[in-house]
Amino acid sequence: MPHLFSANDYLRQHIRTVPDWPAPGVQFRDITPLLQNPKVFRVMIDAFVHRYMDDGMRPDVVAGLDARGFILGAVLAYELNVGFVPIRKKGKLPFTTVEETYELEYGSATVELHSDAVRPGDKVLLVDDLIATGGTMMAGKKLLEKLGAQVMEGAAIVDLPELGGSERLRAAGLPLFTLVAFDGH
Ligand code: HSX
Repeated sequence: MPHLFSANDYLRQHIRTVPDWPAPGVQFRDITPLLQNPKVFRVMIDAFVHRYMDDGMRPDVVAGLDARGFILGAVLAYELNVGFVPIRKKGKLPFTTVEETYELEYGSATVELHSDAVRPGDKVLLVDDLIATGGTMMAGKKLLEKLGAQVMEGAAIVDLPELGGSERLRAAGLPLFTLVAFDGH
């Protein structure tokens, strides 16, 4: 039997599941082992580079969501030879910002983007490590759209489809590209 390499399976094997973190009953999908191993890191980044390097799919800008979206997003932007902009939790960005508040399971969160981070009409790739309820990515999309940008796609390493986020984002008109899905426990 020839050995068929599946990047998705390979990456899945290197995602660590931490039970009961940060709260009892939550299975935390930890992507740090993907970064720690240089070969796995490369396979992971390349999976995104291969999708977005061709002319029709190349964004004008990559936007990364605080904080793990910065790790993936900045490397991807560098490889695609485009700029990177951070979408940060409120209170971290020094210049004028636009902001968006969204609901969490308990309470709410606010994210901000510099008002000159993108230009009207820019084609933006929005990047995070993981999609759960989709609230974070949806807030990022709204922020970018407030500045007149077009969010061409959302990209993440992990999708948790049972939490409904990816379905909600697609229903809101955001195409998604994810590498690994975890269903159930
Ligand atoms: C986690 O929550 C991840 O790093 C993402 O930034 C976010 C995903 O959750 P959700 O907004 O899709 O529910 O900290």
